Amino acid sequence: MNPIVELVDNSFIFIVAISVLLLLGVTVAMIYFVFRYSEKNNPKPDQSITGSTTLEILWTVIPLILVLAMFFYGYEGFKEMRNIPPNAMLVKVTGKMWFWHFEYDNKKTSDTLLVLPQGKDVRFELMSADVNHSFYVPAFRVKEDCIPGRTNHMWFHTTNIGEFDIECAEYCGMNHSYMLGKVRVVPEKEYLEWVNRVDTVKKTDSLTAPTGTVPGTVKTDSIKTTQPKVDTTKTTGNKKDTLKVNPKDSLKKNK
Ligand SMILES: [Cu+2]
Repeated sequence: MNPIVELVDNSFIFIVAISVLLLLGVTVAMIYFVFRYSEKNNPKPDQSITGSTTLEILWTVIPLILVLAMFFYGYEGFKEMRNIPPNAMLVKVTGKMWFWHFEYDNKKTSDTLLVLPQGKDVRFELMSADVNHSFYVPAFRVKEDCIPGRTNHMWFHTTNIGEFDIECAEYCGMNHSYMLGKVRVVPEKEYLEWVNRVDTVKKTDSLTAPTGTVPGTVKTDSIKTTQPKVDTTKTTGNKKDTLKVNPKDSLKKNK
């Protein structure tokens, strides 16, 4: 199993469990107190309670232990996230308004679709071409900001074959909610075929060539579904901006 997924899930379950226990405890105590100390049952208020050192120590020490335990679980996951395996393969990720651009070791590029081999550690260099974005892959429990002018890092281990969602987790403008993508984890042999295909079709638009080479994916044109052209052209008004956000045009510029 992916170590990050396990650690993040552990800390999440731990915090939720403590929260549920506290909620139940507080609710039960509250309901009990409503009846036990109601005016009806106690016409004359009890003045004898002045304080309790034991209670004060308990309600200070117990929450402190709980909060420290939450921190411990959280930190374990954080450490793993920061501890990038030295021989992890590298993918450069650039957030652009409003799609994801990927560059692999051999300079092959793809947009929106990130293809990865199964059973590998993958390191990501995260950048932005315009505004702040946040690269978020829920299935792998990782999220890291893409900030213009700096490079951030994150990594995960690919375990299961399949397709997993990519989202932008930082509001980045009008089409932020359409800034979706997919991670496709395939067997290593299939990945190598895909990633090396670019050398033979260097001049070919990465939108059409790479996706067509992975078996069973020929029909997926994820760019089309995530980039509603109508929105960008109609509301931006400025011709230069419109050109920038059109994925096909920005691809041309990238060459
Ligand atoms: Cu966004």
